[in-house]
Amino acid sequence: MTDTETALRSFLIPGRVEARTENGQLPKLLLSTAGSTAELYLHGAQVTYFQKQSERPLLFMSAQSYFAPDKPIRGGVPIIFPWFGPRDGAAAHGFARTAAWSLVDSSATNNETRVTLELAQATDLGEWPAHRLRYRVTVSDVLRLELEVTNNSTARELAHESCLHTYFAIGDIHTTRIAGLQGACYLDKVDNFVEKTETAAEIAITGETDRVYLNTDSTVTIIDPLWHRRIVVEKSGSRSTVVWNPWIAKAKAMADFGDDEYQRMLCVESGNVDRDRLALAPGTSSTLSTTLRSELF
Ligand code: TA6
Repeated sequence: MTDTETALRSFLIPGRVEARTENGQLPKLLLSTAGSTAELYLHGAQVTYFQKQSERPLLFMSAQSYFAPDKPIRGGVPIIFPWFGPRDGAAAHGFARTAAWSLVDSSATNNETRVTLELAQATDLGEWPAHRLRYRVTVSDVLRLELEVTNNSTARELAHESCLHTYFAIGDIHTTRIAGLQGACYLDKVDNFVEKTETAAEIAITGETDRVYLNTDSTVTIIDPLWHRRIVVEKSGSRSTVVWNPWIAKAKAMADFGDDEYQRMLCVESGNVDRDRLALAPGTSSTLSTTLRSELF
């Protein structure tokens, strides 16, 4: 038995929290309730699957995704920390999503299964003060994700960006719409980060779309007519919402993403990025939460 399997054993709950080793030999947890199942890898603490019994999977996973210790998994809910986007000399979107997280707690009640994972840096190291991330994943008829960031430094402020970079599964990007962002200002990354105001009550995706909505705590609804499904993205502790679809050219340019997969996915991400980045004083914490629910119509 590997060290990882030994460390996991004490938190496993038969039929509710089980361990698997599949893709790329990366340890995976299978979380179950009477009406839903979810999967997450310790690699990046990345949720890769959530499905309610009566519905299709809620999250998109690329069929081309890597499953390697040094690469991010393409799909599900990547955890972005401590920076969002590219960075000179470092991997885009920070180091949390390719780190080996530890399982530190688990519980199962009648209709909820919950695990808590942790990633910690014990001392101030280079640019990053000592910190601890705790990620609580609660599976029921909804998927609730809570990322607590704690500054464990005694002297230094922890200025950081964070984001739950959720990939949603949809029937067809051409007919899907996004509601809830009307009136919010956003940085349009496909137009030189020009700042604009959202005018649409329901946003259509007609090309590469990469928008960072700022200073908004709105609930966002993804309307998917082909699958007759609404996906509701509620959030707290988050002032930024990112909407992303790579469209045709960017899809072709990504080795870990199928050329036509852009048609069946949409990212609606909840975080604190760019002007909404957080600065945690020593000894303080913040929690970024999102609850993902779906309903058929
Ligand atoms: O959140 C949207 C975004 O920042 C896009 O610009 C695109 O880069 C996407 O994230 C995926 O980034 P990744 O590093 O996972 O390929």
